[in-house]
Amino acid sequence: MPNPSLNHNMIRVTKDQFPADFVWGVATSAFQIEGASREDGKGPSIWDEFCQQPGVISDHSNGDVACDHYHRYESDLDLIEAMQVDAYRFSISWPRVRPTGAGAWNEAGLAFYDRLIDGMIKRGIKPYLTLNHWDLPAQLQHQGGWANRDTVFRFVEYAKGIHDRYGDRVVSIATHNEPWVVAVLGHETGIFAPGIKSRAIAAQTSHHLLLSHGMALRELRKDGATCELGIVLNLSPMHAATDSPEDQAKTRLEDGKLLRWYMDPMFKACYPADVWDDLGADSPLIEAGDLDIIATPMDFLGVNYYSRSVVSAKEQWDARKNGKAVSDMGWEIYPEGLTELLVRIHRDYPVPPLFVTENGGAFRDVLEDGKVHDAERTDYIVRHIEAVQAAMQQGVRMGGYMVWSFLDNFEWASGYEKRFGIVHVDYTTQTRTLKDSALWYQQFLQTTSNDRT
Ligand code: GCO
Repeated sequence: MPNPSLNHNMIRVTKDQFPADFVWGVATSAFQIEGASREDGKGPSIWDEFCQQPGVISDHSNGDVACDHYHRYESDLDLIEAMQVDAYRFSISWPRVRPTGAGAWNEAGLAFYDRLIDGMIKRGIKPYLTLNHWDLPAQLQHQGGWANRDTVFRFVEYAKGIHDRYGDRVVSIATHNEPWVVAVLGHETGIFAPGIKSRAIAAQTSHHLLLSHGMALRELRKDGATCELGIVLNLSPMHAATDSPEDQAKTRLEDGKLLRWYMDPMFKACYPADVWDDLGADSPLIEAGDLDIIATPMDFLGVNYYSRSVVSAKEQWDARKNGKAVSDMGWEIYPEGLTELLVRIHRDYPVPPLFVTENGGAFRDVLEDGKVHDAERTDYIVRHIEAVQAAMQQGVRMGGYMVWSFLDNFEWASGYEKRFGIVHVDYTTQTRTLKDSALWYQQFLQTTSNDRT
């Protein structure tokens, strides 16, 4: 039955216009949903510690309970199954499985992910695992964190341990989620954990993240990995606000900092010269051989896409003030940017198949009579799926698309105020309610164009 609350005209794209093996998923991350932050031997992460600092999280919240997914994973997996989704992209909490990031492993934490992964397999849901979705063990931060080259080796041990335990059961392992965010928001602007404000530390961090990615890939291949190995980047097209030479030059540099700084080393074994020069004395220390390791081939590249960036040399360009449609994050809704981005990556780099590993929007949802009529989110998702389709028509090899997010969850520095879920979470009762967008996705995944007249 079509969902009566949805505008039927919205349903333009159909699943059968995609290859049969195209993967449709939903995504979350450990810190944002699990809660149980001190249970069963879990160690603190940098986000547990960061949340204790006054004023850094807008609603003064933390990840102690979050969506209580640690205890509710069975019924959460039931919901994913009910939506007919093929794949679930989740992350492992490193300090849950190895509390201090070195030394002893925590069997109770490892057993949780056994249950989670087995629960997916039992339901026919493909596990897409991410190793680092930002929750570094706090103890490693006390020893310098990602700025310390030793952390690279701790990460490789972690990757090997996870692969040994789950590698034969998961479809894919991504090393890092959004290294730009870890480096820049965590270490340069400091609005995310660990809250450091130094461009030099941020640059060193980005190098170590990339190095640990390449090293982990090499080690997992040596260990005989059969699952797909890759990384997830947050990328956006950069558009200059005006044709002025200043805006154009700044746009090119910003593109270098966000995209080329990560893509060039991984696919061309070099850092972009313009960004390197701009860093000057803040450029990272790299050792002989690092770049070759970083450029280790991968099986897939995950792209997280939310919006484009518009760059002005004079001011912070504001989408809303410029009359653009925006989400509750203030991010411009710009689906054509996803097509542009995917086509550009495919054109400029020898990439493996691409996955949109995150795409979605925060909107001001209203729960009324057990329903959330989130037409804006549905429209956002439909238009972005169409944008993926348009990229494929231009020859881009795409492996899948995943909605961010399965559940409303802890949106980092915005706490629980911003809701990205296609499933609503009442944080008082932990009740889950499928929003109209989830019902739309379910219908999309069930329906072929022949069923609709
Ligand atoms: C990211 C992260 C997610 C966020 C989402 C919305 O892209 O920042 O992977 O954890 O919650 O993107 O901001």
